[in-house]
Amino acid sequence: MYFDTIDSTNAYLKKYWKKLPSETIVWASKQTGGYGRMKRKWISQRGGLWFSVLFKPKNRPMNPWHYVRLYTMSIKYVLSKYRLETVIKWPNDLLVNNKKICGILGEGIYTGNIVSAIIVGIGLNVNNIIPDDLKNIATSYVEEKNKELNLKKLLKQINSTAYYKYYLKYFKKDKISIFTKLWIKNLNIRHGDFIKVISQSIEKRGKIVSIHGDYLEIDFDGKIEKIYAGEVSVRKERI
Ligand code: BT5
Repeated sequence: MYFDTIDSTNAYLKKYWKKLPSETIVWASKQTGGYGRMKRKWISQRGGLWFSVLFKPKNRPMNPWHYVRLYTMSIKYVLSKYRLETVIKWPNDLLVNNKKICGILGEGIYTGNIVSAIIVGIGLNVNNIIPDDLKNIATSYVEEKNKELNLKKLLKQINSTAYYKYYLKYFKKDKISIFTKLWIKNLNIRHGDFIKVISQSIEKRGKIVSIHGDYLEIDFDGKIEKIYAGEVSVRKERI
């Protein structure tokens, strides 16, 4: 489904998920109320690729983070075909030279404890110029490569990569852990790295003990804690 302007493609699917089929894609040229984790504002000017995908499969793993990974892996792959190498930042960003080119938001629709549907929202800076106040932390394809891309073609490539290269192959009970491992291999952090964890503007430094799909185990001065993906920002420390 295409919209010129919408409040948020995620919000649209959250409203209409019941009557729409699985794998419905909602794409908009511009969002007026784009959002990220913890309802942070997502700047979505014309020229970027803003879309959301609805998943309500019969027999596939239903953790929203699997679907976020599905898209980070696919976009990394497709951008590399356009000669732009990106780094996956745990848990949901793609970076170029430490600047965010893509953010992905996975939301689960719960019926009691059961996830009935998953909505994945993808914000990819493509032909849009980054506003001044985000220049230090964000970049776009055109700013990196000085070249514009066809958004419709890119949208198709990303979704067919997600579907055929990863979803059909790995989104099965006995295969999903292989996919998570593949994703971990592509991350910008490793066991033993020192990181800064920022949660509700409190900063803590620690060392990574282990990396999992949805959480990290961090050693904060001898005390091991689990840090969950939904709640924190993680920065790699240079030491
Ligand atoms: C994310 O959140 O990175 C997930 C963003 C998902 C956006 C898509 S667009 C289509 C769909 N519809 C929606 O309404 N949302 C999804 P988070 O990790 O919370 O990062 C948010 C932070 O990224 C903000 O607080 C800003 O610092 C920064 N930011 C905002 N707009 C940006 C942009 N266009 N490019 C890079 N960084 C941005």
